[in-house]
Formats: sequence, C-alpha cells, structure tokens
Amino acid sequence: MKAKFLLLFFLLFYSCGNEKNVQPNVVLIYLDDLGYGDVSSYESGTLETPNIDNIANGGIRFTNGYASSATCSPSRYALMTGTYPWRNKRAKIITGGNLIIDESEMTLPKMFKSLGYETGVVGKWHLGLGKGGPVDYNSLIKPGPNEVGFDHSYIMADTQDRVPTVYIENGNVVNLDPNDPIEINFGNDDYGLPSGTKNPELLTMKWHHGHNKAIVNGVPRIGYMKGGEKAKWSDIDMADEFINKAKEYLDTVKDKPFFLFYSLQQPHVPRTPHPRFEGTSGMGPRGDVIKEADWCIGEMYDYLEKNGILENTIIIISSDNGPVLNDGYYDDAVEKLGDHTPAGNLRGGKYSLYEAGTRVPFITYWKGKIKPQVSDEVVTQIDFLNSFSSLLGSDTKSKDGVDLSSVFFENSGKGRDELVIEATSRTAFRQNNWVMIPPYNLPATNPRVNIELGNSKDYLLFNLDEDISQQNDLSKSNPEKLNEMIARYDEILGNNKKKAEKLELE
Ligand code: NG6
Ligand code: CA
Repeated sequence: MKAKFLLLFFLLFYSCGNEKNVQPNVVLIYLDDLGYGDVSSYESGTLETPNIDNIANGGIRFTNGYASSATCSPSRYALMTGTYPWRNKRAKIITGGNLIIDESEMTLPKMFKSLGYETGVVGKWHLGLGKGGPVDYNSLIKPGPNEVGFDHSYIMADTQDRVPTVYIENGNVVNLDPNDPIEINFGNDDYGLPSGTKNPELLTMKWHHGHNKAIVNGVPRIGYMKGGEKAKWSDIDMADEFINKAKEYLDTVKDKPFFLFYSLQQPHVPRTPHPRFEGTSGMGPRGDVIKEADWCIGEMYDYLEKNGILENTIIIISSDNGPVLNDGYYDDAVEKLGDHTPAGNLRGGKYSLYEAGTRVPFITYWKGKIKPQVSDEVVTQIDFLNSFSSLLGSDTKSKDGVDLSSVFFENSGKGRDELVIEATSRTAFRQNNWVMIPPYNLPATNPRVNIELGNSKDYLLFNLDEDISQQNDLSKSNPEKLNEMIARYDEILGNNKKKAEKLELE
C-alpha cells in the first residue's frame, strides 16, 4: 500500500514537473517602428537600451530577423496567423477598418489556448475591429481580439495618431459615459473636437503631413472625433498604463501557463514621453520614447523575476517594421538625431522594400534553456506559430510558417532558405543571402518621410553577404541568379503576383 502510494506520489510529482517544462509562459514584446539600429546591443547607433540589451545578451540576438512587412497591420496579421499578408487583400494599414483576421483562422493565441494557456493582449492592436462597416464604439465592439483567441484584451484600437483616442477593454471603451457617445469619421465630415487645420493655436505638437484633424491633448490626429470626453487617454501616461495593465493581467494568470502579447506603442508617432523620460536620450522625443519603452521592458523583466516565473517564461522582443523619423509631425526626430543610426547599416526604413523596412531587432530569451548567442540564421515572425506549436507538442500549423523551434529555443538548426517580404502591397524575395526586388513603376523615394522605397524600373539584385547596405545592383552582372530567383518568386506568389502599375503610393 505504502509503495503504491509512493509510486503515485512520484508519478504525480514527475508529471507536474514535466508539464511545467513543456508549458513555459510566453511574453511576446512587440514594438512599433523600432529600427534595427535602435537597440544598442545591435552594435549600431548611439542610443542606449540597457534593458533590451540585458535580454538580448542573455538570449539569442538574431541579426537576420524579419517582420513580414514594412508597415504595421500586415506584419501583425502575419505574426498572429503565420500567413503571408499578401494572401489577404485586407491586410493593409488600417485606419478605423474592420478586423482583418477571419474568425475561423488559426492564430497564435488560439494555438496557445488549445493547449490550456491563458491568453492576453495589452497595447496596440491595429488589426481592425468589428465587421461589415463602421464600428460603434458605444456598445460591445466585436469581433476583435477576444474573438480571435485572446481571453483578455486591453488595447488601443489602431495607432496613437488615430481617433478614437480611448482604450478598449474586452470590447468595451474604458470610462465611456453613455450620455457622451463617441462618434468618429475619417472622411471630410468635420465635427466635434477642434481640428489641426482650423485651430492651430491649440496645438502643442505641429503636424507635417496628414494628422491635421481632431486635436486631443494638443496633438492633431488622423480622423475627426466627438464625444467620449471622460474616456480619452492621456498620451504621456500611455506607457505606464500599458505596463500596469500588463502586470495586472499577469497577477491573475501567473500561476497558470500564459501567453501575453505586450504590444508597445513606441516609437510610433506621436512621440509623447512621460516627463520623467523627457530629455533622457538627447535625441528629442523619438529617442526619449525608446528610453521609455526600454524602461517598460525592464519593468516586465523585473516582474517576472520577482514573481519567480522568469525561468519558466520565454521572452520574445521584436518590432513590427523598420524605423522612420518624420512620420507626420514636427518633433525634432530629424533635427536631434545626431550620430544615431536607427536603421543601422541597412538601406531604407519603414515603408521600404530595402532591408531596413523589414529586418528588425529580433530576440528570443529563456533563462536556463537558451544559451546566449548571436545568430545569423534567417528567421521571421511568420514562424512563431509553427515554432511554438512544435515546441509545445501541438499539431497546429500555419500556412506559411516554418518550424524554427530549434533555432529559436535550442541554439541549433537552420533558419529559412527563402522569404517573401512585403511593403505597402509590394513584394520582394530573399533567398539565402540574395535579395531580388522586382520592378515597381513608383517613386524611388517617399519625399514626405524621406525614405527610399526600393522602387525601380528594372529588377534589382543584391548579395547581402558582400553588400549588406544594398549599394551594388547585380541584376545585370548575374542574370542567371536573377532569373532563378524570379522563377522561384513567381512560383511562390502564384496568382498573387502584383501588377506594379496598379499600385499607388500609400
Ligand atoms: C500612415 C500615416 C503614418 C502612420 C502609418 C501607420 C499619414 C500621412 N501617415 O497612413 O503617420 O500612422 O499610417 O503606421 O497619415 S503603422 O506603423 O501603424 O503601419
Ligand atoms: Ca509600425
């Protein structure tokens, strides 16, 4: 009897211990417009990010880590679904639009949920809300994050520069007074709040392009807004709000396996650091909000450590697209840049098919499991779904993901051989160390943001091994490689091959 009891006890103990090992928590930290060179451990630039570096230096720092796209919503779509965004016509930058993930689609949080995880998202969403037309912010908003796999959500709908400037918790606008309903529009219906064009005297931040409508907290936004006075967020407190809400959520789930998507708003415009971070970078608000984001990441790390769950938590840090300085406001990002290089030695930036559009900081960390390493393997955010699924013993697979679990979590194995990258509906192809950019009959540079987009009348071909900054086009000198890549690219894209002449500059 006693022996049986002991055996049972042993089995129970063993299975619990074992289960813990195969069900690590996951905190996916995602930044908005953070460039490859904005993180000091990436050994470029002059901005110091000690908390990100601490995680990068204790984990795997990928030097060939990619977002799927050079803008936000498509990258987030690929991150969540493991599907190339160019397969989904709606996966474009969202301005008040509907949810671009189909409720029937497999998602990262759904995969975790199927294994018994608690799943939460705190921060920027930008994957759309509702369906079938304009969203009514005055009743339960769905479908949204809670309908595509998250048990809990505390989000900003689109971006900090778009209305409505309110938080949404599990489908309800936080602090909404029913007697002061919210109305917004992105057309020409000028109502409600004073606007940037009509009331420049009310501005504390000036607009450069776009961003000339509803003024909230002195900052003009994209879109008009009326109502919702008590629900409006405070921009300078947004970083604190998100980290506090993330911790509050973790307080409720920390004893179970959990997946948290912690999606920071920095350093997207408008850059509104809390006063305690003002001036900390010497680079104006863009640098200051990166310092602020770095502090938030340190807070998250400390939380996990203090609660005794750091060892059993995988931390991922990445960004949804590359860097931009002037993205629509005069905020000294250009003037105070100094020697800092947000894109590192990569060409282009946000919106670009050149490397800096999609190659971003990319870090995996698992204390005691992952050994510190710098990896040159090609990895993408599209691969998280398949890789976590494989790590956790699930059969779930996405359409375009590759199982890179050994590369991400075991310091072994090979990355991708090929990858189609996307930038505002244009696509290009990376194969091993080669990049081929097809012709696009569009301006070479977006003059408003001053970024080279990778558009050219002819094919471009680069060898990243020898030419990481994409200065030497080899399309004429190596037609064999070019043709080989065009053939494979056409094969992957199939019917999705874009007609360059149909595209417009977004
Ligand atoms: C663009 C905005 C830009 C930024 C971007 C979305 C204008 C002229 N430009 O339309 O400021 O908000 O959308 O950025 O309005 S993203 O990182 O979320 O994709
Ligand atoms: Ca972004």
